[in-house]
Amino acid sequence: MSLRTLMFALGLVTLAPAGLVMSATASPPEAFTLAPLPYATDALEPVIDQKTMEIHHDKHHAAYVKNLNQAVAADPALQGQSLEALLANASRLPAAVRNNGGGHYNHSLFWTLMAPVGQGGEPSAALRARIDQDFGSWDKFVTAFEEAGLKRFGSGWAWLVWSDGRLQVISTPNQDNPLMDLAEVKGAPILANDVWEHAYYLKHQNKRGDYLKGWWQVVNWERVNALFAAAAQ
Ligand code: MN3
Repeated sequence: MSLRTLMFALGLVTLAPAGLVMSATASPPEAFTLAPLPYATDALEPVIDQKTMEIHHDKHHAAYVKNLNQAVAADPALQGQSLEALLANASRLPAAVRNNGGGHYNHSLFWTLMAPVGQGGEPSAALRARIDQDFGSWDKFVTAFEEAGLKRFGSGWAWLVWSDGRLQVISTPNQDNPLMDLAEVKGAPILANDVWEHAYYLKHQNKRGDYLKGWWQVVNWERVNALFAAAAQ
């Protein structure tokens, strides 16, 4: 037994030099990580209650990350790819990558689209003008977005997306999103709301419409304005 083999057996050295582990082509054991919420779990009260935020982020989102990492770890061909690259190939990947990759992307975006009541700013003049142009009025946009969430049967998401040179309201089932190659409408997400029951059930039970109407109070328009400006330039 060589000295290095002995040291390895004793756990004193690892097989790969530390520098190799972080190389561009190697995938670390945990490729994707759960970022903390950008605010406290009670910050969106009373619109979204603290318990819902705790379970939603610490349990549901955490599970998507864990299961995505497991699915990627099981297939060397998937390793080292960005989340966006995986989603763009969703139709050809295992369902676990589509569902958990979508879940990770959607929730990571969703948390940043919200802010405490009164702290989310206002829609920019540019966004308002484009909403008027593409929907007829602000109120028609709000109605279309709420209906997209309300009419999504089962679980899914309501979206405002920049697609084909205009703003469109769509909905997707489950954890699908408009970055996926299989999406009916592909584009850049500008605004998204989670209409899975786990997003609202503790407070609103079966009344998804109440959740959708109240949710506007916690939209982070500063973030939405920035996403619109980047997509529509
Ligand atoms: Mn959710």
